[in-house]
Amino acid sequence: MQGKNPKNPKKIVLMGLDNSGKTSIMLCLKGVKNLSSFSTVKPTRGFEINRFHTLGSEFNIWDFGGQEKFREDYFKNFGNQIKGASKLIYVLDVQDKERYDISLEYLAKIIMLLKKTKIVLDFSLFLHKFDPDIEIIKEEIKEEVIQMLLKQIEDLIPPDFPCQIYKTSISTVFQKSVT
Ligand SMILES: Nc1nc2c(ncn2[C@@H]2O[C@H](COP(=O)(O)OP(=O)(O)OP(=O)(O)O)[C@@H](O)[C@H]2O)c(=O)[nH]1
Ligand SMILES: [Mg+2]
Repeated sequence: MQGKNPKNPKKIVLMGLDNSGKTSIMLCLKGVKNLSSFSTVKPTRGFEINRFHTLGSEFNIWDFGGQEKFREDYFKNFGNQIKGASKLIYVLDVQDKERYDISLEYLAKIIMLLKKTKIVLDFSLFLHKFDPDIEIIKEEIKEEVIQMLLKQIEDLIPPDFPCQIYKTSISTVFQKSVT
């Protein structure tokens, strides 16, 4: 089975705009717990592949840096970059309200290309930086803003395209680790 065999690790792809939190999520998935690794994370240039082992399986996380200059490159060779992936996680920074439109455009293009290239994988959308105190630290991120965003996402995802949506935050990882 793919993932169980060290020679055939499961490929997980992380995509989303720059600064949305992909590399931080990758560190969480790898089980990194020391805060300094999170605070020293730098923007990813192009894509980076991180291999790790958990729950008896091997994984390769392909972390696609989200700066515009890199995003354009991925689309030139999309089929080959994504080939063999069993999961794609799209990361949208809920605290970056000014760039919801750009992020949804990127998401729509990825979905369109997945359909065009007939690549079938498990697709998840992380509404990330959904910190426990989000309404206090970011006054503009009110419940109705999130509801509107969810409506836009719903309109954008084709009915025959299964997608799981999660609210995520790296803060909850740290909360869990101290209790
Ligand atoms: N408040 C908050 N900040 C977060 C969270 N996750 C990541 N960050 C911060 O967001 C910033 C960007 O995180 P990265 O993981 O480098 O983002 P990225 O998506 O990998 O960015 P690129 O590599 O440029 O595509 C860092 O300062 C992180 O500490 C979160 O859940 N909540
Ligand atoms: Mg990164």
